[in-house]
Amino acid sequence: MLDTPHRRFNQLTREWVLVSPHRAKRPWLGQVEKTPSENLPHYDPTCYLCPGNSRVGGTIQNPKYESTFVFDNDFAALLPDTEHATVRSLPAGRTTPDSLFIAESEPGTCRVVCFSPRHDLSLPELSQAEVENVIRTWTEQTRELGALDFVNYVQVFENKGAVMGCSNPHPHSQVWAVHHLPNEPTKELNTQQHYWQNRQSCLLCDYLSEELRAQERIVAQNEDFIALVPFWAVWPFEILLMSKRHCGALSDLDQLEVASLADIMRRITAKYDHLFEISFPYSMGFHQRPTDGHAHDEWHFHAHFYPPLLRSATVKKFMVGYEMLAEAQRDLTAEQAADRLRNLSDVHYRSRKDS
Ligand code: H2U
Ligand code: ZN
Repeated sequence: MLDTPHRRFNQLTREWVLVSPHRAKRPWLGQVEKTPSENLPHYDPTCYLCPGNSRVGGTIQNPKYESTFVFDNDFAALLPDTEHATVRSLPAGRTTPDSLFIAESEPGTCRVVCFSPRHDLSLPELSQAEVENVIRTWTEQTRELGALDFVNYVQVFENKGAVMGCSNPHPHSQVWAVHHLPNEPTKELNTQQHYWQNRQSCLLCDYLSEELRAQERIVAQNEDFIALVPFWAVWPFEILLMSKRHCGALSDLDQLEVASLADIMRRITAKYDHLFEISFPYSMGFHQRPTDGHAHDEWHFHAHFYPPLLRSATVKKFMVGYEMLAEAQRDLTAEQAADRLRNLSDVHYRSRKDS
């Protein structure tokens, strides 16, 4: 059945994805992306993230930082002093209580986290100790922002590569802290809560056991983490990274687990770079439990990696047509993608001697 067109159900979002395995060998005559240049300098005088350089038109200067560096986004999508008492209200006279125009104000904070002073090193090229330090920075940021009264959810994410809309190769990520739970975590909260209440068990713990039994989609694992192409993957080389222990946030990880997380992140991103022999673009982010004051025992800490490339460094998967109007579709199966990734080296081809 899995060699012919079929749909797979995403247990985390309750959405279906159409899989068309027979189509994977289709010829490509469409758009070809440019291969990004790989020879970056250690320091770029024009980069707004490099140590000592100016940001936004020269008004703010970065310190000469030596490890990670965090700053408030100068073009933040969210502002902390947004009035949140005015939930569901629009300017007087513009709406009535039963209006179909529903809006709510959204206070929040956006920060940028630079991984390293080095302009030219991406995550898999950083040392184990450097990546552990990045994880500790994300943990502190989540803790600090999550503790704010108006913040109920913290999203840590990295956009990597021009094809993902990231204009600057300097290794960095973003942290957005918001008042309302956004769409994607809301779907995952509902499914995890429902499963927890109905089965007295965790959805992702049970999913993880099934994947360990199946052994078909695992890409890499260590003592504390597992990375796999989920059964319901939408993006060609999508990865779901889960803690093996049931925990809900970065702040629940002990020192050894932080080391394991750094290890597996370096290994999967190295595999990604080996896939098409380029610095592999993706959007990745952690899904941590909401910071709304409830325990959220149902929440299982995990990360998603969503890379856009399909067949080579230059052929991108487009989410258009049927996907925009009906539902997501893929040709390459999750098992084929996992096979490709599993068999690639997890030591980066540009790794340094000291890492
Ligand atoms: P991305 O490339 O991942 O989008 O992140 C870059 C962020 O850096 C972006 O959100 C911010 C942009 O608003 N930025 C500053 O805060 N200051 C600057 O001087 C330039 C860019
Ligand atoms: Zn830089």
